[in-house]
Amino acid sequence: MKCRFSGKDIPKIIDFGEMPLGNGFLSEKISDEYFFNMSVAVNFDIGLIQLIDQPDPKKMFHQDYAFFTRTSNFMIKHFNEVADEIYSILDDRFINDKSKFVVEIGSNDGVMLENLVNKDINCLGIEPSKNVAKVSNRYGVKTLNDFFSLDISNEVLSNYQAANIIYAANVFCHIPDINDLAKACANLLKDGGLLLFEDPYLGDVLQKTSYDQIYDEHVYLFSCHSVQSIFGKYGLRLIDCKPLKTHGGSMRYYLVKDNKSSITENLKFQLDSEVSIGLLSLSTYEDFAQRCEFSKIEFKRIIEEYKYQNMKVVGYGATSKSTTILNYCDVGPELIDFIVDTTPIKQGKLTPGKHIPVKDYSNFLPHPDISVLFAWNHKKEIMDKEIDYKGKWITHLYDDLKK
Ligand code: DWN
Ligand code: SAH
Repeated sequence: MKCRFSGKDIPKIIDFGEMPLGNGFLSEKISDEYFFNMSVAVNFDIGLIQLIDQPDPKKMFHQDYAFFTRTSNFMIKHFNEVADEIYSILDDRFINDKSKFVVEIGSNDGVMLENLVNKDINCLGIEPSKNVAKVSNRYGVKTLNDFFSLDISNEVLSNYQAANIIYAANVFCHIPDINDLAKACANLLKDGGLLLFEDPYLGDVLQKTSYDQIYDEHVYLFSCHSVQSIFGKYGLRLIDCKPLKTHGGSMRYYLVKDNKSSITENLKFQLDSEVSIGLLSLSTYEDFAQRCEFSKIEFKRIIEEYKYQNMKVVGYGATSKSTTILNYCDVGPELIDFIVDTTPIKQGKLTPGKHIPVKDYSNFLPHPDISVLFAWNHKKEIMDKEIDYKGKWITHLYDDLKK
């Protein structure tokens, strides 16, 4: 395929087969459920994994979007801390600016911006999924219900103003036209403005073999090298980065629209370590593909073994990521009785493709023998809650399967 950023021919590394939408939960089985071929290619010159085909974003982000950020207390706390950091940057960097303005892209249910509204900061969310955007309005967060793009950046400039800070969490990896996105950010920022965004980090995905971070919504897995190349081309310079524990290992990127801020030692270290762990070598991705293949076979095999011993197996957290695991490993209701999840919109539905029932949390009692922790990225929060559970937790992750 052609790299979506550079147009260069890049090699395919994994074919995951036919996949439904990650958040395409069904009220009942239907004959025309949507599937697409999910394969990924790598631009190893810059450390960037990307989906080859991606469904139309309007199929995924709409009035019934199934993911609400507020379902995790840990993430609520994380976004409170982000708001504190943004607040102090505004104070330090833009002290003399009387018209400060913050824009969040993919603001979902408004959990981060709510904190800035409460501190009287002028801000705007941009969020295409109407149902989650409505929740953010309830929290007093002004939200533009649309897909962010160069056109929308011009609309914001006409109807509002240029931004001091643009923030985005777990959304840039969702936006297929990466050149348009980078142009839009550069266009919307004031001179000297800051772009902060965070996404699941390619280095963590490779190290943990967390291939479930690849699904319809996630078009890209970024590294510092790829962010530097892509956004640098449009005048946004990467100057710092911060590894995060969220979503199983993420990276926050700090970019500036200026020519003077210098690059931190932190970033230099991370760029060097990306070279030393092989993010710029094809063989690293070939090894990753082999570990995915191992996980695919071993995950199903161990669940079959538990079932053979008449054990009760359920899933914990009907994540978007679990759609990749279940469909890639060919695991359905014959192996996993149901999945418990606290999100009302998912309850009473069937998982995409494999049609495992999703049930409300009360069904976790009586406790099953085996629980598949699909929300493995929320492990600490869930383990703190489930101290009375004496059964066995399993995941599809390579290191867990190797134990
Ligand atoms: O990038 C994305 C991230 C931010 O969120 C989106 N494309 C979609 C979504 O991905 P996900 O569905 O894989 O996210 P989570 O946060 O891993 O989903 C956790 C799921 O588990 C939610 O459905 C809520 C549920 N849950 C639960 O039932 N009990 C979560 C916790 C913490 C719990 O205690
Ligand atoms: N920022 C939140 C939500 C991440 S889920 C968090 O970290 O928890 C991804 C979100 O991005 C969804 O709410 C989706 O509707 C939104 N999104 C997808 N494409 C977008 C685009 N082009 N512009 C703005 N938001 C987008």
